[in-house]
Amino acid sequence: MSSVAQWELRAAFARSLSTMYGREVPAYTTLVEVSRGVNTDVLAREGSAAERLGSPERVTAERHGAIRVGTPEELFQVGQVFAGFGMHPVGFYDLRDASSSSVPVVSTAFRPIDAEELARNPFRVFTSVLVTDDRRFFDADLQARLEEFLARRTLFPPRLLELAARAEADGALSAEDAEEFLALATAAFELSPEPVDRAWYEELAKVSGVAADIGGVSSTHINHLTPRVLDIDELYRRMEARGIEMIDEIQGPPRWDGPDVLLRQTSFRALSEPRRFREPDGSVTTGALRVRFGEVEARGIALTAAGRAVYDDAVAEVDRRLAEEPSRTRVDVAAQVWAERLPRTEADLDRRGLGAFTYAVVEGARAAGRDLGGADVHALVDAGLVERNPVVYEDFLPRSAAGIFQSNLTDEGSKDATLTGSDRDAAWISGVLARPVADPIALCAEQRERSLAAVAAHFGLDAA
Ligand code: OOG
Ligand code: NI
Repeated sequence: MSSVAQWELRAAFARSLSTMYGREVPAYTTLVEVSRGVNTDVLAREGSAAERLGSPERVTAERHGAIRVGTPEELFQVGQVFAGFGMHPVGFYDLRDASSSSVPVVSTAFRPIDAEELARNPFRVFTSVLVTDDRRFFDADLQARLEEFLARRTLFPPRLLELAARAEADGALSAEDAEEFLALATAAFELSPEPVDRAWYEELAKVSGVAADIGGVSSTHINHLTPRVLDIDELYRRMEARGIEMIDEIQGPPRWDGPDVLLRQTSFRALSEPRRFREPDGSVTTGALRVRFGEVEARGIALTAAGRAVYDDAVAEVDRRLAEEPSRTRVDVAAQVWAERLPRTEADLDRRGLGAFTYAVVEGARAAGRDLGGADVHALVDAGLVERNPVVYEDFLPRSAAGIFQSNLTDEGSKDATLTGSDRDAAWISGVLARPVADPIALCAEQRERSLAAVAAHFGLDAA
């Protein structure tokens, strides 16, 4: 019997969620269409330059999803589901402090890690877990009732977990199992028609809209599914021209004439969706909730630890100048700070050790007859013997993520900032998942080192 490889399962999972989400949130389909139009135009305009950060096939199929779970047990299980698709936890994001409003979650992202797997299909899912013991949000009584509610529900049926474990162990499934795995995995993230307990949902919503979305219902669902676009400013204009109201700003780095780094994202709020409610008197009514929305993103070059420090300082500097000159816009101030602090070319981003790059020997390049003594990789690039390729940023930004959560909330909720929160970090997530959580910056550094070693070996150098 023919078998279906993990990357094919992952690509099919992304497609299947996309079909489901398009049915649930029609505005998502509009966003995908507009993104596709922008990408086609950028490829026609810029040709191969536009493919530097991913093939047209990859970018067209590329999506990230966002989901939210309630307990460590649910997080462990979803980690098993994603492992079946070759998606591994990368990065730790603490959204509790990253925003002024009430977002009681910590997160990681599940995604492929190997460059080859990313090129085949980079589907990733930003995954958040509720922090039920954080006193700034939940008092002891609410915590107890919330945990009791969450303990009663089952998000992932045993058969789904079993198939995921098999896909993980074998790296593939039979065609028949693959079909069942995909159907069960997709269904686990579908919006449930089960009535929502109104009183319970509203009690949680007073603390946090995110807490209600996670702990106020008995299943989970995709919160959004995000296509990748090659020109996000153009996308923003085209969506507004269609009368779809976007959030005020594009989050992340500003548009400028230097290299695109990290991640730029923007979103719009979805229309309210009809949901069924169980009222306190036991009757079932139809109401509406506005928790899901559309988001789109543009990805740039990953940064090294040093580059990330420059980026974080630049963001802080933008905040500082804006506080001093509140009449200016963030876009304007950010463009100025970027021009002052970030290198204007890829080559300088690399020479200053700020950007993540890999190197490859130019086809046919021989060292023979050349004196390579002491040559570093930059010299080899300048001599035309080695090419430099940017590493795409495959992860998320805590501040943008908090902005995304926030743009989605109807009110601020309540957070008692005078109390201390509970400890959570990457090691905690890793312990819960029983899987290592990879560090995004370390992954890029390893990729760079491997490519450097191959270049050095080719030219018989000690180190490039
Ligand atoms: C996740 C928000 C974060 C992003 O793209 O930064 C996110 C959520 O709303 O559950 O998806
Ligand atoms: Ni997102």
